[in-house]
Amino acid sequence: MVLKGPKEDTLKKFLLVIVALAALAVPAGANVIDFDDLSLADTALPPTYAGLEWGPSWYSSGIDYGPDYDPFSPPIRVYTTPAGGWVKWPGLTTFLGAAVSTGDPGQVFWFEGYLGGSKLFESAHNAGAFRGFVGLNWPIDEIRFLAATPYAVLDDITYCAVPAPPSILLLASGDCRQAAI
Ligand SMILES: [Ca+2]
Repeated sequence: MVLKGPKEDTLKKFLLVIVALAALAVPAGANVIDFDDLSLADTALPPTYAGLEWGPSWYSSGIDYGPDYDPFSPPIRVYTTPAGGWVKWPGLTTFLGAAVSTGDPGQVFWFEGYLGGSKLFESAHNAGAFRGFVGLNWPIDEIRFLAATPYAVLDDITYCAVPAPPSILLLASGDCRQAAI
Protein backbone atom coordinates (compact mmCIF):
# COMPACT_ATOMS: atom_id res chain seq x y z
CA MET A 1 0.00 0.00 0.00
CA VAL A 2 1.33 3.43 -0.95
CA LEU A 3 0.08 6.39 1.08
CA LYS A 4 0.01 9.86 -0.53
CA GLY A 5 -1.72 13.20 0.16
CA PRO A 6 -2.59 15.17 3.35
CA LYS A 7 -4.99 12.56 4.78
CA GLU A 8 -2.51 9.79 4.15
CA ASP A 9 0.28 11.85 5.77
CA THR A 10 -1.88 12.22 8.87
CA LEU A 11 -2.57 8.49 8.86
CA LYS A 12 1.12 7.72 8.50
CA LYS A 13 1.95 10.04 11.42
CA PHE A 14 -0.78 8.36 13.49
CA LEU A 15 0.61 4.91 12.69
CA LEU A 16 4.14 6.03 13.59
CA VAL A 17 2.87 7.30 16.96
CA ILE A 18 1.11 3.96 17.59
CA VAL A 19 4.31 2.04 16.75
CA ALA A 20 6.35 4.35 18.99
CA LEU A 21 3.92 3.94 21.89
CA ALA A 22 3.93 0.14 21.43
CA ALA A 23 7.71 0.15 21.62
CA LEU A 24 7.61 2.15 24.87
CA ALA A 25 4.92 0.10 26.58
CA VAL A 26 5.83 -2.76 28.85
CA PRO A 27 4.55 -5.94 27.16
CA ALA A 28 1.79 -7.83 28.93
CA GLY A 29 3.17 -10.70 30.96
CA ALA A 30 6.55 -9.02 31.40
CA ASN A 31 8.35 -9.29 34.73
CA VAL A 32 9.45 -6.02 36.33
CA ILE A 33 11.93 -6.07 39.22
CA ASP A 34 11.20 -2.80 41.03
CA PHE A 35 13.18 -3.52 44.27
CA ASP A 36 10.41 -1.84 46.28
CA ASP A 37 10.20 -4.68 48.82
CA LEU A 38 13.74 -3.92 50.05
CA SER A 39 14.99 -1.77 52.94
CA LEU A 40 15.14 2.02 52.67
CA ALA A 41 18.71 1.93 54.01
CA ASP A 42 21.73 1.31 51.76
CA THR A 43 21.92 -2.49 51.77
CA ALA A 44 23.93 -5.01 49.75
CA LEU A 45 21.70 -7.17 47.55
CA PRO A 46 21.81 -10.86 48.49
CA PRO A 47 23.42 -13.21 45.91
CA THR A 48 19.92 -14.43 44.99
CA TYR A 49 17.03 -11.98 44.71
CA ALA A 50 13.79 -12.10 42.70
CA GLY A 51 14.81 -15.53 41.42
CA LEU A 52 17.96 -14.18 39.76
CA GLU A 53 21.66 -14.32 40.65
CA TRP A 54 23.31 -10.97 41.39
CA GLY A 55 26.97 -10.01 41.46
CA PRO A 56 28.57 -8.65 44.65
CA SER A 57 28.53 -4.97 43.56
CA TRP A 58 24.78 -4.32 43.85
CA TYR A 59 23.25 -2.19 46.59
CA SER A 60 19.64 -1.17 47.10
CA SER A 61 18.64 2.15 48.59
CA GLY A 62 15.69 4.40 49.31
CA ILE A 63 17.86 7.29 50.48
CA ASP A 64 17.24 10.66 48.80
CA TYR A 65 20.35 11.50 46.76
CA GLY A 66 18.66 14.31 44.84
CA PRO A 67 16.31 14.31 41.85
CA ASP A 68 19.00 13.16 39.40
CA TYR A 69 19.13 9.81 41.20
CA ASP A 70 15.47 9.33 42.10
CA PRO A 71 14.01 5.85 41.66
CA PHE A 72 11.70 5.39 38.67
CA SER A 73 9.34 3.40 40.85
CA PRO A 74 9.56 4.78 44.39
CA PRO A 75 10.83 4.18 46.96
CA ILE A 76 13.73 1.81 46.17
CA ARG A 77 16.28 1.46 43.35
CA VAL A 78 19.73 -0.13 43.03
CA TYR A 79 23.21 1.06 42.19
CA THR A 80 26.61 -0.60 41.89
CA THR A 81 29.86 0.13 43.65
CA PRO A 82 32.45 -0.07 42.29
CA ALA A 83 30.83 0.94 39.00
CA GLY A 84 29.28 -2.02 37.19
CA GLY A 85 27.55 -5.24 38.07
CA TRP A 86 26.07 -8.41 36.57
CA VAL A 87 22.72 -10.22 36.80
CA LYS A 88 22.15 -13.84 35.72
CA TRP A 89 18.89 -15.60 34.84
CA PRO A 90 18.44 -19.35 35.36
CA GLY A 91 17.93 -19.80 31.59
CA LEU A 92 17.30 -18.04 28.32
CA THR A 93 15.13 -14.96 28.70
CA THR A 94 14.30 -11.76 26.82
CA PHE A 95 15.82 -8.76 28.56
CA LEU A 96 13.59 -5.83 27.64
CA GLY A 97 15.59 -3.14 29.43
CA ALA A 98 15.85 -1.11 32.62
CA ALA A 99 15.44 2.43 33.86
CA VAL A 100 18.68 4.36 34.43
CA SER A 101 19.10 7.68 36.20
CA THR A 102 22.26 9.71 36.66
CA GLY A 103 23.03 13.40 36.92
CA ASP A 104 26.77 12.81 36.82
CA PRO A 105 28.22 14.82 33.88
CA GLY A 106 31.24 12.48 33.88
CA GLN A 107 29.12 9.37 33.63
CA VAL A 108 29.34 6.91 30.73
CA PHE A 109 27.18 3.79 30.95
CA TRP A 110 26.16 0.88 28.78
CA PHE A 111 24.70 -2.64 28.95
CA GLU A 112 26.18 -5.90 27.67
CA GLY A 113 24.16 -9.06 27.02
CA TYR A 114 25.58 -12.58 27.41
CA LEU A 115 24.36 -16.08 26.64
CA GLY A 116 26.25 -19.10 27.94
CA GLY A 117 29.13 -16.81 28.91
CA SER A 118 29.55 -15.33 25.42
CA LYS A 119 28.90 -11.65 24.81
CA LEU A 120 26.24 -11.22 22.14
CA PHE A 121 25.13 -7.63 22.57
CA GLU A 122 26.43 -4.23 23.63
CA SER A 123 24.23 -1.16 23.89
CA ALA A 124 25.16 2.35 22.86
CA HIS A 125 27.45 4.10 25.35
CA ASN A 126 25.56 6.98 26.90
CA ALA A 127 27.71 9.88 28.07
CA GLY A 128 26.64 12.50 30.61
CA ALA A 129 23.46 12.95 32.62
CA PHE A 130 20.60 10.61 31.70
CA ARG A 131 17.19 9.67 32.98
CA GLY A 132 15.00 7.20 31.09
CA PHE A 133 14.17 3.62 30.24
CA VAL A 134 16.80 1.88 28.10
CA GLY A 135 14.83 -0.57 25.91
CA LEU A 136 16.92 -3.46 24.52
CA ASN A 137 14.88 -6.66 23.79
CA TRP A 138 17.86 -9.06 23.96
CA PRO A 139 17.71 -12.89 24.10
CA ILE A 140 20.24 -13.54 26.87
CA ASP A 141 20.83 -15.25 30.23
CA GLU A 142 23.06 -12.53 31.73
CA ILE A 143 23.37 -8.77 31.56
CA ARG A 144 26.20 -6.58 32.70
CA PHE A 145 25.70 -2.92 33.56
CA LEU A 146 28.92 -0.97 33.10
CA ALA A 147 29.60 2.62 34.05
CA ALA A 148 32.45 5.07 34.44
CA THR A 149 31.39 5.92 38.01
CA PRO A 150 29.01 4.38 40.57
CA TYR A 151 26.81 7.46 40.41
CA ALA A 152 24.03 5.90 38.35
CA VAL A 153 20.98 4.06 39.60
CA LEU A 154 18.91 1.32 37.99
CA ASP A 155 15.26 0.49 38.54
CA ASP A 156 12.49 -1.54 36.92
CA ILE A 157 14.61 -4.27 35.31
CA THR A 158 12.14 -5.73 32.81
CA TYR A 159 12.17 -9.10 31.06
CA CYS A 160 10.02 -11.81 29.51
CA ALA A 161 10.39 -15.11 31.34
CA VAL A 162 9.97 -17.08 28.12
CA PRO A 163 12.35 -18.20 25.38
CA ALA A 164 13.40 -15.18 23.40
CA PRO A 165 11.35 -14.55 20.26
CA PRO A 166 12.49 -12.66 17.21
CA SER A 167 12.34 -9.00 18.23
CA ILE A 168 9.84 -8.10 15.53
CA LEU A 169 7.33 -10.64 16.89
CA LEU A 170 7.56 -9.26 20.40
CA LEU A 171 7.27 -5.71 19.13
CA ALA A 172 4.25 -6.62 17.01
CA SER A 173 2.46 -8.53 19.75
CA GLY A 174 3.50 -6.37 22.70
CA ASP A 175 2.85 -9.46 24.78
CA CYS A 176 5.38 -11.73 26.46
CA ARG A 177 2.77 -14.53 26.47
CA GLN A 178 2.27 -14.28 22.71
CA ALA A 179 6.03 -14.16 22.27
CA ALA A 180 6.23 -17.68 23.72
CA ILE A 181 4.31 -19.13 20.75
CA1 LIG B 1 11.76 0.93 42.41
